Amino acid sequence: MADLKALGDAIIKGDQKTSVDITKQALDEGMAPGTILSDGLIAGMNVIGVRFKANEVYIPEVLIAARAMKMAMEILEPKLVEAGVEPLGKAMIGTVQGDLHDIGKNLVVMMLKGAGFEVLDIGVDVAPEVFVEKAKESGVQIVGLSALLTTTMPAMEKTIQAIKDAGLSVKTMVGGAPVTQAYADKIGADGYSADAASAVDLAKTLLN
Ligand code: B1M
Repeated sequence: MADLKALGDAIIKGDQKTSVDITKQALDEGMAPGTILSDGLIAGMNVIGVRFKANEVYIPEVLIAARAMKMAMEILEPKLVEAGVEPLGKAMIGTVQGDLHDIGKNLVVMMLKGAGFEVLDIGVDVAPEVFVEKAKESGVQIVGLSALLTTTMPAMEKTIQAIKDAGLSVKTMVGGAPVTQAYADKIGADGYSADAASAVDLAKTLLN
């Protein structure tokens, strides 16, 4: 019988082949896709998140684990859709206007996906009106903004204002190296997180 603990361990190690093999085996054996997701893949990514926060693993390990998760998800995703498994929540994330840095944003996207969120990645250098338009179109509950330059931080404020002006009922979260909780409070963001693992905790809190 497919071993979901071993599946979680394979994600933690970033072992793509084992992750894919166990996912396929579990599906072949008729295991519920939602169980494979929560008890195998997400369980593994949660461990990576905790270790990343504690500085026990670093960005390369997180990227390798996320890649293994992505490979397994490619097999699992159609079955999850068939089974009607609902994502934890829907989020959209982009790097603000004028800013091309995306490594941190991509990590946040991966960790959120790893935690069971459906995530729309809208890329870099995203204008406030594009954030608004895409949030409207996609019906997300959370909009995430990333900025790495002190010169693009004001674009966060403009984007949050544009979201408020449009009357969208979404929660906003911000992050990026120069961003602080004080800045997030000043510009009226609903939440700030310092790293990708904390972004998952924050997103879960914002949903409630
Ligand atoms: Co740029 N760059 N860069 N750069 N770059 C920095 C940010 C800089 C600090 C370097 C320096 O001078 N020491 C500096 C900014 C100074 C400042 O404003 N205070 C800088 C500069 C000046 C520039 C240019 C202006 C350089 C130039 O052209 N003269 C230029 C700007 C281009 C532009 O954006 N318009 C530029 C360009 C680039 C590259 C294209 C070469 C490249 C980006 C490649 C890419 O992203 N695809 C690059 C890089 C790589 C860096 C450094 C070296 C690394 C950034 C990074 O990826 N960190 C950076 C110096 C440094 O940080 N040591 C630097 C790793 C990443 C995982 O961390 O993004 O902080 P981070 O994400 C973390 C958290 O912040 C958080 O979670 C992540 C994971 O834990 N987080 C969120 C991030 N977003 C979040 C969103 C959330 C929640 C948490 O919710 C939504």
